[in-house]
Amino acid sequence: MGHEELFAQLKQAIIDQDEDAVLSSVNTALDAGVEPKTIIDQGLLPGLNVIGEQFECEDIFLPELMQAALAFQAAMSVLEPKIKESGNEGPKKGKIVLGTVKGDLHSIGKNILKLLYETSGFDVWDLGIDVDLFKFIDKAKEVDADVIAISALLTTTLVGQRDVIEALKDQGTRDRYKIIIGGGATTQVWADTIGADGWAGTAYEAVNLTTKLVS
Ligand code: B12
Repeated sequence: MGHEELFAQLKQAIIDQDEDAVLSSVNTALDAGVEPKTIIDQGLLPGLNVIGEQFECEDIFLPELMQAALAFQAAMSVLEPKIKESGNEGPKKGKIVLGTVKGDLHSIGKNILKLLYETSGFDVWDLGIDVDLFKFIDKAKEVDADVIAISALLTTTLVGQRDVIEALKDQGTRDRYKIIIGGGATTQVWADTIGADGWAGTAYEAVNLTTKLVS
C-alpha cells in the first residue's frame, strides 16, 4: 500500500471513530516505515479536522466527537513512546510551564506540543487542562520558568490567556517570563491584542518560536 493510501486509511478510521481501525492503521503505517510524526500530521489530524467540521454542521454530536478523540488518544499512546525514543539528549534549552486555560478541556494539541517540546530539549511542567490562572503563575515562579505556554480551543475560554498576562502585570512579574499562546481558537491578532510574546499555529512552529524566544 502506498503512503497516500495509508494516510487516507488513518484519516478515515478517525472519521469513523473506530479505535480498532485507528490502531491497526497506525501499526500498518509504522510497519511500512512511516515516521510517527508524519502519521499524526498526514493521517490522524486531517481526520480530526473533518470530525470538527461534522460536529459544527451537526452531522455528528458530542458522543461521536468524544469517541473520535478517544481513538486519536489511543493512537498517541502507541506513537508517543516512539517519538520520545528519537528525542533530543543534548543540553536543556529552557523551562516551560504549559497548560490549557480554565474552563477548557481540550488536551490533544497541548499534549502534542508537550511531546515536541520534550523531544526538542525543553523541560516541561504540564499543568493539564482547565487550569486556573494562578496555577500557571505559581508554578512558573516555583520552577523559575523561562516560558509560560497557554493553550485555548474555545472562543469562550480565550480570555483565560489574557487573564494570566494581566495577573502577572498586577504582580509586577510580567517581564520575568516569555508568554506564548496557541490552540485552535487563537490568532496572531489575539496574541498581539493581549500582549503575548508569541503565537504559533502548529506545535512545530511553537517549538521554533520558543527556541528563538529563549536564546
Ligand atoms: C477533539 C475535540 C473535542 C474533545 C477534546 C478531547 C481532548 N482530550 O482534547 C471533546 C469531546 C472533549 C470536546 C469538547 C468540546 N468541544 Co471540542 N473539539 C474537538 C476537535 C474535533 C479537535 C480538537 C483538537 O484536538 N484538534 C487537534 C489539535 C492538534 O489541534 P489544536 O488543539 O489546535 O493544537 C494545535 C495548534 O493549535 C497548536 N497548539 C495547541 N495548543 C497550543 C498552545 C501553544 C502555547 C501554542 C504556541 C500552540 C498550540 O499545536 C497543536 C498541534 O499543531 C475540535 C475541532 C478542530 N478541528 O479543532 C473541536 C472544537 C474545538 N470543539 C468545539 C466545541 C464547541 C466543544 C464543546 C463546547 C462541545 C459541547 N457542546 O460540549 C466541548 C467543550 C468542552 C470544554 N469545556 O472544553 C468547537 C469550538 C468552537 C469555538 N471556536 O469555540 C470546535 C472547533 C468544533 C467545532 N467546529 O464546532 N472537543
